[in-house]
Formats: sequence, C-alpha cells, structure tokens
Amino acid sequence: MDFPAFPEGFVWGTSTAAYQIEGAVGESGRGPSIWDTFSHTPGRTAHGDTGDVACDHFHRYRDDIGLMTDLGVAAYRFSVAWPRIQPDGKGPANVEGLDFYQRLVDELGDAGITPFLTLYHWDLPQALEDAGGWRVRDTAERFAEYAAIVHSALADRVPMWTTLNEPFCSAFIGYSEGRHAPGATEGHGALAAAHHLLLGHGLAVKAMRAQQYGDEKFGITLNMAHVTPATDDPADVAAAQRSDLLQNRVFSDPILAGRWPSGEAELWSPISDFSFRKAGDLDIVHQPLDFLGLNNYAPTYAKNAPTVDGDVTFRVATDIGVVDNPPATLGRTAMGWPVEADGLRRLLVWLRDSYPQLPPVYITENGCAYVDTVVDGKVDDPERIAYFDSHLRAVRQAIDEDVDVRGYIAWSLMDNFEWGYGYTKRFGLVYVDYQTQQRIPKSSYYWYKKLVTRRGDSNEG
Ligand code: IFM
Repeated sequence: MDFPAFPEGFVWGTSTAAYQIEGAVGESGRGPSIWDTFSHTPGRTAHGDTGDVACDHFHRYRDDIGLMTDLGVAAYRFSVAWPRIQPDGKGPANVEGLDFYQRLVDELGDAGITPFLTLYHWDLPQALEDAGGWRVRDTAERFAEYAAIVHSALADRVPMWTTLNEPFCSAFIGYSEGRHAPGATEGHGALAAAHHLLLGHGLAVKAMRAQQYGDEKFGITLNMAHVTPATDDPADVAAAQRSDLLQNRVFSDPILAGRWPSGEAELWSPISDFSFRKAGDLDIVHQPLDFLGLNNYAPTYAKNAPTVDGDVTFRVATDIGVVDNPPATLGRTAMGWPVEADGLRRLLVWLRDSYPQLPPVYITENGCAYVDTVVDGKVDDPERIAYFDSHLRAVRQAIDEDVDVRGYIAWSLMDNFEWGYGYTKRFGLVYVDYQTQQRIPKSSYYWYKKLVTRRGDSNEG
C-alpha cells in the first residue's frame, strides 16, 4: 500500500448513529422519536423501511465493538438517542436508557477505543416535535438540559463531545425539503429551526462546560461542501454565493466567527422576519470550541435556476434558485453524488482561510454508497476503496497546506438505515445482511485495516 504518512497522533475511526443502527425502539423505556413517526408514515421512506430493528446494534454492540477492535481503529463515533434518555424530551434521566450507553462506553474502554459521542443525530423525541420541535426556542433549552444529563453520566469516560450532527439536515431537509423527519415544508419555520439548533448547540456547550469533569473537548459536526459556480456567468456566481450561504455559512459563520452570515436578509426576508432571534443569542451560539467535526461527501457546482415556487411569500427556505451541476466527467456514487476528492481539500483550505478562529478539525464523516453484493460469502468493493484512498490523500494534502486536521472517521462502520432511502443504500465497511444480521467485512474493511494499523505511514505493499 503506497500511502503518504499522516502526523503522529492522527486519529483513525469509524462512525455510526443511533437510529441508523440500534433498533430496539421499544426497549429500555425509549420513547418515540420523529424518525419513528416519519418512517412509519406511508410513502416517507423507500419500501416503508423503518429503524425498528436496523442492525440490532442495541443487542449486538459487543460484537460490533469486536469488529472495530479487529479493524484496529482508535476511535468510535456514535450518537446517543435522546428518546432513550428522556422518553418525552424532558425531566429526569431514564436510567435504563442511560445504562445502555454506560455499557457501550465501558466496553469501548475495555477495547481501548476512544468514544466520540454525538448528542443529537436527528432523533428528536416526538413529544418535543408535538410542542413545536426545533421551530421553538424551548427545544433548544430542553436540548441543553439533556446534554447536561448525558454529560454528567459519561464525562468520566468520554473525552470527545459533539452537540449536533449536521444541523443543516435537521433544519433544512427536515423542515423545508420535507425529505427527513418531521417532513415539514416551510420557510420561516425552517429558518427558525436552524436558529434554535444553533442556540441549542451554544446552550449545551455552556451547560456541559459549567460541569466540566476533566479535559473533555467540546465541538459540533457540520456537513459542508466546497461550492464552485458551474460557469463564470455572473448569475451562476451569485447562485454559488446563495448555495454557500445555505449549505455552509448559516451555521459556520455564527459558530466559528460570531456573526450572522451576509446575504441572508436579501435571500430570505420575503419569507421570514427573523423574529426568533433575541438579543444575546449570537454570544450564546459563538462558544469557543475545542474542535470542529466536518462531514463531507461531495463538492457542489452551483448553477442559477428558476425557483420552484414563483410566489416568494410561499417559498420554502431551500428554494433558492440553484441547481447542482457538477462536471459530467466526474464519477457518481449510488447516491448519485459526484466523486471529486479535491473538493474535500478545497473545503478544508476554504475553512482555514475563512475562519481565523478555526479549531482543530476532525473529519467525522466521509464515505460512499455503492451497490454491494455478496459473492461466495465475500463482498468486493473496489470503488469504495478508491473513494477512501483518494479522499484520504486529499486530507493529507490539506494537512501539508497547514490545515490542522487531527483525525479521519469513516462513514460508516457498517451498512445501516439510510434515512429516506431506508436500507437501499450501503455505506458500510462491513456488509449487513438484514435478514440474518450477519456482518461480512468488505474488502474496503481490510484495506482500511491495513492503513489504520500502519497509521498511514508505511509504503510497504
Ligand atoms: O447516513 C448519513 C448520516 O446519518 C449523516 N451524514 C450523511 C450520511 C450519508 O448520507
């Protein structure tokens, strides 16, 4: 394997999320989440798939940690299901739910794997959605309360704390595009959701820091994309600015620079008066962070296009007159996403240049779906190996360009419930047979194992 060396101490890991793998939705006193409701609503997910059983990780977590031990990774990024801890989104901790994560974290400790814990990967307790969800300020306050509960129980064993995973998806795919739970298609409501997610992040960091246990680190994971205008036509250049605002700067500007992003009033004042913002909110959102988690899969090539709804007052927040138009020469994954590893390098360099206060970055997700098949008990996935290989080289190049990247956490440890796509898209290093729950490490798993156990610093074949 001819691969460039990574810095000493660079962290290698794999990632999952609670609703995508745990199953056991009715166990440990867990309450319903918006994803239970959404996935059980006809027409919302492919084949009506739900996370009811998923990878049955709730019962098989020891075996899954065994897979990671064998893989040789130093870190495991997972999320805690809020409705296991607070079944209706408020009040004291449900001890049985908390116990599951105590066992998981203890087992990881025994295996010498560092837990990277995410507090929220999209499974809002349904009771909170019924009270307005992320559209309302109270949800941000409830989130901080929940964060403090989990933190006080696990801070002695969890060094890395992430508040939210991909608030862009929660706010804009969940409340504007309607492709994710709760399936809303709104303008003002989606912008309010984005704001309350930001606020919830800031309040949660403050609450956890107020009870800091030791040297644990606090951060957030944003999904971002490097945006290029599809052509040099001024209309496409302007479209790229709108796309960059929606995908990136709505979250990164307040969190990393303590400012509301430029261009938002021009884009959204017809649909929202931003009345959800209160004095002092920006200071709450702009907490000093110990790290930024970065999720990236593909770059964006923005092309100007007509908005879907001609009547601006009815427009949803994501209807910004942009289509993604990547070069036809780029390959595509099974998600239809273009493959261009240099997009990740450009994104990292853009972050370095845009935010002087940028904390150390961990790539908390990067990976790809392809159509995987089992042949003679094996899964050969050369396209996934090529994807990881090229993206890791891009990360290495960014490090050479002085971006402080401290780790790479592949998405995903194993195939899982891919939200609206149900079980039709496979992102895992490990294949999951959903009928039998058999796990079959793919050839990419063995490739990653070789890389990880040599810490990417060997040129030996
Ligand atoms: O599966 C998701 C994950 O939950 C969040 N980031 C993107 C992944 C692939 O779509």
